[in-house]
Amino acid sequence: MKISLPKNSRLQSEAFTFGVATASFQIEGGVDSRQTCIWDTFCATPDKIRDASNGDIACNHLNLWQEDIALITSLGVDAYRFSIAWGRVLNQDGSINQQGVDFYIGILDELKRRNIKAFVTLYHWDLPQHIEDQGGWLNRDTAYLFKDYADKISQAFGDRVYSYATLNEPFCSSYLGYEAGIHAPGLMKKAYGRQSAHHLLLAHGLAMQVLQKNSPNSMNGIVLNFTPCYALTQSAADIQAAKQADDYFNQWYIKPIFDAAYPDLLAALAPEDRPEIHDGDLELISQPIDFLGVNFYTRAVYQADAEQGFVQVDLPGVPKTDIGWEIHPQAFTDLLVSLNQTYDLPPIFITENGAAMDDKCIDGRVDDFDRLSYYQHHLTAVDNAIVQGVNIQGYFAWSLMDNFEWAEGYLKRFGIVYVDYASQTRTIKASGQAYSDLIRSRAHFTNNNNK
Ligand code: IFM
Repeated sequence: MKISLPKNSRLQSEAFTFGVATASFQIEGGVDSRQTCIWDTFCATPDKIRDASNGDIACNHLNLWQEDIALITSLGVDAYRFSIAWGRVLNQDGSINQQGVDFYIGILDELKRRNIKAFVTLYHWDLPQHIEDQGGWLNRDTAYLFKDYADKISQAFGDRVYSYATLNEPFCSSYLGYEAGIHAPGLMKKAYGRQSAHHLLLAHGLAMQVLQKNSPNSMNGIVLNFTPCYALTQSAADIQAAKQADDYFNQWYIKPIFDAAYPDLLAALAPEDRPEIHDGDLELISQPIDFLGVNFYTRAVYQADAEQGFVQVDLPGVPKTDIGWEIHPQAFTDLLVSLNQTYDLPPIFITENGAAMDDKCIDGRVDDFDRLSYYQHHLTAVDNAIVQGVNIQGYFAWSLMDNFEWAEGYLKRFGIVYVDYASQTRTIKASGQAYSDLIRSRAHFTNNNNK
């Protein structure tokens, strides 16, 4: 089975970047050579992780990174998106941990040697625990610590990085971590969700200033995730419920960046739930970015609720991935077109898209045709958005390889490469082969062996 796209698709052009993505805590392991982070603590708390696992070893990428880069190269991708573990590159006192910095410099140099663009994310959820002990993202000072980290690390990396993202999915860090309690640090209060979101966005703004100064030639921006919200019925009440949910879960994170304002829903929050916003914060948050990273997996359907305003409805009988997320590629096109109509956007990169499937590795083969079909339909959805005028310049499959899927532990597999965790063997799945074939089939693609 293949992934095929129209011949004249922008995705077939030389200018379009195809990549694979990972994140530090999910693949690295090497817990002893970095500071303890909030996910170590969360994993050590009973009943937080479905299989009671942790990130101590994960995919052992800390030791296997050279093989992993060879694997990435063998796929023929143009780019690799990965994140830096804050607590691996800085010590608790804020000084540089040279061993940690050298680990990433090794990766960056190897990527450069192989002509693969490095897309670096500075924060993919692994906050050093000592910072959480001082309030974490509820403490405004954390935004300034993040700025300092961004400053030091971007100086240390020099010109090796093609693109920096400040944050990955601040929705997850704030809402899932501080409001719903299902991610680290596991706090549960509406006010905490809103306040941590504001401090994360402030951290983004502060770090952007530093990145534009220290690394003016890289594309610097932020990665946001979106779960578009649909009304269950066309009743005015359901439409309003979906709009409220969209403002709360999606627009909350993008509107401050492009419009220097939170959605009107802010005024409807109880006074005790409203975040503390200082004069000048929204100006800092809304400074220009070179690209917007968009992560998309699924959509959500809402109906009106007398008490809470909106509630999510679990639609019966719709196709779902192994993690229970509806497969709805049209929502991807709709999202991209709608963002483009609503905001004055810089170029977009799809920084994550992919599916968890119940893979089986049999005789060294993983025939994940369900995932392959997901990619076929979602790449077509991206192409459709481009045809409708959205400036999308790249696409990253989530994920390069199976890894630690947060509260699901190792039970959910998102990789286009299968990982046998006992032996740490990697096996390219049928979807990975199809993705690689698609990339190599582009007319301009000459010879990847020289990478
Ligand atoms: O695995 C995560 C990733 O870390 C962030 N975006 C969503 C993925 C799938 O849940």
